[in-house]
Amino acid sequence: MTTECRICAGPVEEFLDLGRQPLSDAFRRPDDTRPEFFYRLAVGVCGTCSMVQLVEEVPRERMFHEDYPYVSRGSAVMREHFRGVAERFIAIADDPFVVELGCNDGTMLRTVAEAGVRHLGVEPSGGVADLAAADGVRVRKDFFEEATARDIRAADGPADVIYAANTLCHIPYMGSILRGVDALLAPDGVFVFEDPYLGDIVEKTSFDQIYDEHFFLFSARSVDEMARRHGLELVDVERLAVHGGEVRYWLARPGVRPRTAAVDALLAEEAELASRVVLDGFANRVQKIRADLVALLTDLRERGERVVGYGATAKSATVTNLCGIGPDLVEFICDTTPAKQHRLAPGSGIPVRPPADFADPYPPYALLFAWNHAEEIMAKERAFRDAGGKWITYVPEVRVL
Ligand code: JHZ
Ligand code: SAH
Ligand code: ZN
Repeated sequence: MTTECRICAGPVEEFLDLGRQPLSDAFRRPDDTRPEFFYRLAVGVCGTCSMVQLVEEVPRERMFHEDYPYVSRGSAVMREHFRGVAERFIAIADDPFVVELGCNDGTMLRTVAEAGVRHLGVEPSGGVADLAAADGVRVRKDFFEEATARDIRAADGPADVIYAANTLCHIPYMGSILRGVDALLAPDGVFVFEDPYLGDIVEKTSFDQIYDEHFFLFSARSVDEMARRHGLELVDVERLAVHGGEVRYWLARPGVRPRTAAVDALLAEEAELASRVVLDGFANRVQKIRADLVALLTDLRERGERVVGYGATAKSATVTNLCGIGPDLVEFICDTTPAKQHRLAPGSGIPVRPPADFADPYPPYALLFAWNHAEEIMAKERAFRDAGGKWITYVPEVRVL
């Protein structure tokens, strides 16, 4: 099946179908009898600009609304990560104006606000935006797009930094976003964003990074092409370890900043990344992981062993719904997020419970859905290991640790 590229209108060729999937962050009340929303989760690659993207788009209001449950503050590693980013932005100019798209609960901007630096968060999900405001962050409850950007520019002046973490790849209407960036960014300003990196996803076969909210899977090549089409330049890239491997892209107006060697190095590394040989190989490995995981969980059930999920991630919706994993295979998922607890995970109907239930008593096996936070979680759950518990992971392959 061929669709039209959301960046360049070129032909998008589908290479992986992950089937009928629910909204990844729609955790339902147990008494909710309304039918669940499903769509077809499939991924393709543009033959012209090489952007990897979803074939079907979910309307933004279905995903991002008052009850959007994800909060950035759930991980100590991420809190530290965002404090570091904030400190760099604070020091980027005299009296800078820092705008963050998708500021969520204000985890990054909080540091900027505490330093007394001019800032604005743009966040359409009302509940999490309220958390940011409660922490002293100036936030506008809105979707960022061209009109919002023009408004902000008129009210607050040009931005020295426009930043988006795990947000830009969520937005299919990229033309409007980049026209907005052009309207809002100061002549020598920078547009910085970080998102899961296609290179890491392919290398680790982390197919669960593919779900409704992750419309684009960026690479240096596709971002370079996207920037150029919108009068911007990709001037730097940084590889990040968070969320299983991301890249932070720095864009500026042409001629403002020299392009670093890191950009050329990453572009060279990506020579084959968007080829059908590489992407078809990825798709084949996904099917192997699916078969191995179903076989392992089915075997454990037959032996009467309990398995509990750890981390009710958005990613886990892709895994459970692709593999047909329900409460018969995973008893419940424990998670620290208040808005997910005592709800049912989307599609699978697996109950979500507070972390205290994990130890009461410890199961023999825990399926680590939040594998990107493995180090942090395994450190805090040392007692599970000590009690004889074993972790199950499926990235980069199914293993019992
Ligand atoms: P985590 C979300 O993805 C959605 P998810 C979104 N699309 C995105 O891109 C990323 O975030 C940024 C819990 N947890 O970070 C908290 C514990 O219970 O992998 C979270 O519910 N105990 C915006 O959902 C989940 O796990 C812990 O110790 O895939 C982790 O979600 C820790 C560290 C986390 O993102
Ligand atoms: N930056 C945080 C939060 C990522 S969650 C982090 O990295 O942890 C993605 C956020 O983007 C959600 O809070 C969602 O409401 C927001 N979002 C979605 N579309 C947006 C848009 N058009 N403009 C601004 N924020 C948007
Ligand atoms: Zn394209």
